[in-house]
Amino acid sequence: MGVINVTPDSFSDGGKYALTAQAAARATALIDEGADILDIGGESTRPGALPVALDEERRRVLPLVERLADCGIPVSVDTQKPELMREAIAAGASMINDINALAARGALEAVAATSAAACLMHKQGDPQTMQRDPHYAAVVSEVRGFLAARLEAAQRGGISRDRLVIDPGFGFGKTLEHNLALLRGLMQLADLGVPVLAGLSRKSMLGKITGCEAEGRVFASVAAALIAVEKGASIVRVHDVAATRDALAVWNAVKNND
Ligand code: HH2
Repeated sequence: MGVINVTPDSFSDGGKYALTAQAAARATALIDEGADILDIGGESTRPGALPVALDEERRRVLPLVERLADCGIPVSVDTQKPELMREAIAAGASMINDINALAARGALEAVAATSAAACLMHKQGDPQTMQRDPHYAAVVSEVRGFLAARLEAAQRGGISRDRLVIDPGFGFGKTLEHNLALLRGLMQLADLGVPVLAGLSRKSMLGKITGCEAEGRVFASVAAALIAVEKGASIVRVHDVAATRDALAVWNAVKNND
């Protein structure tokens, strides 16, 4: 899954693709690099980010979704807002990626009324404050329990299991140790029986390990993506598609000869 942030303030690519034309060119590049899914976001959720008003998020995201409706691969929209979920699906998106796990009022209904897929992500707190003092007694089982409950809620709300994906939400209210424990224990989430999505690309946990700034975290991101796949992830959400694809091609070649 290749990431395109149509925002002025995303932590690694903020401002680079803020215009629809720039973002569309980026989408073409990611498809050429071998992305299987595109994930378009109009609201940064980096630690400390301020919420974006519906109209502004709509203005950033919808023209790009319309433009990519026939791009040949599924388009996912990263939003927490039920109104935008509906509009994005109507404009051609086939997946909603919600860091709030469809918990906003009306979000389950917005997806249930369509045939789109949804990614349910775990977070502790909100982007503005989530990294202040994240706390868990047992991070893997707590995240697993939350995702199991949201899977139940989504199915009760009319979204069948085959449309659902789960994500531990690396960096969303988690210390480095929490993130590492989740990566080590990712298979326990995969055991829930739906595909696991892992978003580690360029995140600050990789900066803490390597000392590199966001732009210099490509090698660390590729390593993290590879580990996530080895631990059961089916989808990796990345900024650097070509590098990740090559690494996974090697992994696959070895794996398929087991
Ligand atoms: N991470 C980010 C945003 N959306 N969605 C899912 N499902 N999983 C993630 O790990 C995830 C996500 C944050 O990364 P990015 O989009 O690159 O930055 P920003 O939030 O600053 O736009």
